[in-house]
Amino acid sequence: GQSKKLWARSYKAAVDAQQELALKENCILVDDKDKAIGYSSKEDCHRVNKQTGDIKLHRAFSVFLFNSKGEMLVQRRSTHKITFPDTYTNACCSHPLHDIDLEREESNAIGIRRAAQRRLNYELGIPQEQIQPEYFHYLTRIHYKDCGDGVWGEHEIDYILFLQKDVDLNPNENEVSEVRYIKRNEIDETVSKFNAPLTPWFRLILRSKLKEWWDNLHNLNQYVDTNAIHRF
Ligand code: DMA
Ligand code: MN
Repeated sequence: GQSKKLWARSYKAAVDAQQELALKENCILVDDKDKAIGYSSKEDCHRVNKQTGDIKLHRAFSVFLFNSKGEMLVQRRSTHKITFPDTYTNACCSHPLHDIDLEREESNAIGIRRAAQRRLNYELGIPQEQIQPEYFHYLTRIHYKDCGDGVWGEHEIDYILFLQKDVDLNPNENEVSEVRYIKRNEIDETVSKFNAPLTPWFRLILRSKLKEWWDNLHNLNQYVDTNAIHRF
């Protein structure tokens, strides 16, 4: 009826136009072995099914970025983000797009590396030449699901990428409201003082392997396990 229509209209007005447009991009659907099985819109991939609680499994990546002093970059997601707005998280997360042929290539995770370059440039304004695909250490993959606010959530095979490099930052306000570097020995205290939650994937990685990897930025090779998919 009329009241439903009015509600729908005001809801729409509240959604940021740029973020809404991005919902039309297509993510890569995968099975639980990370075999590509098709594609679906970003909107479709992040909606929690009301009846079943299911979310379509898709391919994603998480970049952990460190400066030459070994401090880790943390960002706060902007209030405009549709999934997990206003939360603290690692440097950059996103998806390789089905729409971009070069990002569907799988050999040596090259498609993921190209997507990481694209999104670090888009979200944080880092010049492309400072974040070339071969610079990233691809460590391993994790499979996790989080129902978020019950409407928008995540269900991904997430490629973990590490990069230690001093970069120039120029954050995109539509994506990121705050960036800061955190020292290894201050991570727990800093996180406990955040006045907003962590994203579920960052919390999970922080509680599992992040500190061990962080302590070994100069010998990450021992942690490279690109065939594994760790389930959470
Ligand atoms: C999605 O991140 C990917 C992971 C690993 C959670 P995101 O919501 O930041 O994606 P995008 O920046 O494309 O909106
Ligand atoms: Mn996702």
